[in-house]
Amino acid sequence: MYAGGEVADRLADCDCRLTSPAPPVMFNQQNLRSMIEPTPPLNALVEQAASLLRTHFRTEPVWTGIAPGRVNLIGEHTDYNQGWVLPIAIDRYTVLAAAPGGVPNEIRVFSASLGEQAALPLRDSGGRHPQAWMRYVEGMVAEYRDLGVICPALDMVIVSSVPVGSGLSSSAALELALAHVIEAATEQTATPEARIGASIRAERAFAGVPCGVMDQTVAERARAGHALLLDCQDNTFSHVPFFSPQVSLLVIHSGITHELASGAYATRRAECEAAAEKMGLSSLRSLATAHLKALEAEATLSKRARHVMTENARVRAMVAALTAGDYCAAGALMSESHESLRDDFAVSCDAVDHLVRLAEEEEGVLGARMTGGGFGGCVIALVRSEWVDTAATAICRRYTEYIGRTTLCFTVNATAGSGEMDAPV
Ligand code: GAF
Repeated sequence: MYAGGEVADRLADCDCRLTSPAPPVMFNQQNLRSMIEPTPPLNALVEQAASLLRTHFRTEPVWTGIAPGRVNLIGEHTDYNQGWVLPIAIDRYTVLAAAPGGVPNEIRVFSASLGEQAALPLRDSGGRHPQAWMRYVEGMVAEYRDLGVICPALDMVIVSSVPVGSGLSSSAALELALAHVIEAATEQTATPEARIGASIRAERAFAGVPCGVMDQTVAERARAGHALLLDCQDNTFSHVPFFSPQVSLLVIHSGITHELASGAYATRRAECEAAAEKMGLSSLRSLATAHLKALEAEATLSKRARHVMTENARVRAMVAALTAGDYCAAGALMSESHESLRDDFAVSCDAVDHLVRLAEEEEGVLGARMTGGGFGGCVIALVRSEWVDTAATAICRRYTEYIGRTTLCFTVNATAGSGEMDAPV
């Protein structure tokens, strides 16, 4: 098992049978409300989108596109290094309700989260849309056009329970939901590969994020009750069971909105490519400790490369831990991943580090880490289910004291990707 440093110490104390006594019932006794926000049911989001389409565009929904957000369990910043990732799709969704457009050659969109309406002229092939969120629509329409699929005029409403800018991949959820709407409206079905490819290209070319393949792939291909083990070199994948009533996955928003397009993500990617080149490797996938000698004079590149090497090893160790039902080991790997992202890859920030520390101090928490691209966003914590309410309340209370505003916290379940939603579990 891969676990060293601070994490190994905690692991030594961990009761891996998960049979600790139940925590005291705090909420009624102390008049405390659970801090865990309820998850909006998917059918409520679908109904909300349909109802908003009626009020905003006076039309009935004809097509619906749905795609989930994601939490990456482990394997961070490894996808664009041709490595391995282990994300889950979560039961937080982006839902689109759409109908034939009321204005010729135009896609009109109302975003419920932003409370904004915008239009995309279908004949205008000029510069980027002035409203940043519409560039996803623009990008998907353009990418499907390149595949020979011509999107017609549409009226559309976007409703989402994936918090924007939280590192939970609201953008991939929007892209995949759009892919399904475009296909339904044109009666042309793309393969999952083509759908994922179009979404990745739209993200890179229109949203300006030089992303890897993880987010769009899991939003499409995830299976309910499973994590997706994806080999980002050849995009082969398998489904790893990720369900146990013994443990819960808690998501806590740091309140710091991450902005991947701002440049730090691209800088990390460039550093990894530079490190690989200096070592004579085509990517950091095949990096071994011996290669790091070539980076002795390059402290920063050496740290970036070390993160990728150790993180890839942690993905494999995590698969072994989950397969064995060893959630203590799984939690320890998550915490170790955070240390590496903080110290070697430098994509965390003070608030997120503090939140991780607060989580790790709570009884019942087996491990915690940032998830997603970093520079803010959400922390995930693997928690013994009987402790999850108590831990969430304590973490949120203490983090609110630290950051000076209330924080969003909810549990997630591994759900199906948009291409797998009708598949039997
Ligand atoms: C973002 C990117 F979009 C992903 O491709 C991945 O690189 C992730 O950051 C970091 O693991 O979500």
